[in-house]
Amino acid sequence: MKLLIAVIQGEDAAATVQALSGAGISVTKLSSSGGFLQQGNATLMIGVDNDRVENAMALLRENCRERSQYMTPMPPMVEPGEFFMPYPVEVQVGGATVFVVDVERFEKL
Ligand code: 2BA
Repeated sequence: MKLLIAVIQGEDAAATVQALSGAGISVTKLSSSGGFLQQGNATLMIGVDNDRVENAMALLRENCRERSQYMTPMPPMVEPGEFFMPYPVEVQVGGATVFVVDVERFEKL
């Protein structure tokens, strides 16, 4: 068995959870936020038998889209008389960041 830990964008979470559940794949959604953008995203915990990992990955691929987001960098320390104009920077946020982890033991008590 494997545990897929998938960080996805909040906008894709409902459709992705629905697609996984509809395919009979159990999923738990956690609210999370990215360290770089400091914006909300979603983390899915998906426990699957080895032979369904590619099935789950395909559903993530189908439902999670890459998007552009803009962030305004933190202003640096400026000396008196200096001037800093913060410009928004475009950042590509991927469809999904997926960790595939071996599950040593799985029990429902
Ligand atoms: P964030 O950390 O908010 O990152 C959002 C996007 O910002 C990233 O998209 C990447 O394009 C960019 N980015 C991140 N760190 C950067 C840096 N130091 N310099 C320049 N650009 C940077 P993704 O790579 O698609 O990641 C989307 C979200 O997935 C991340 O949100 C984070 O929550 C999670 N993630 C990505 N890689 C991870 C990792 N190795 N470990 C844990 N979580 C990860």
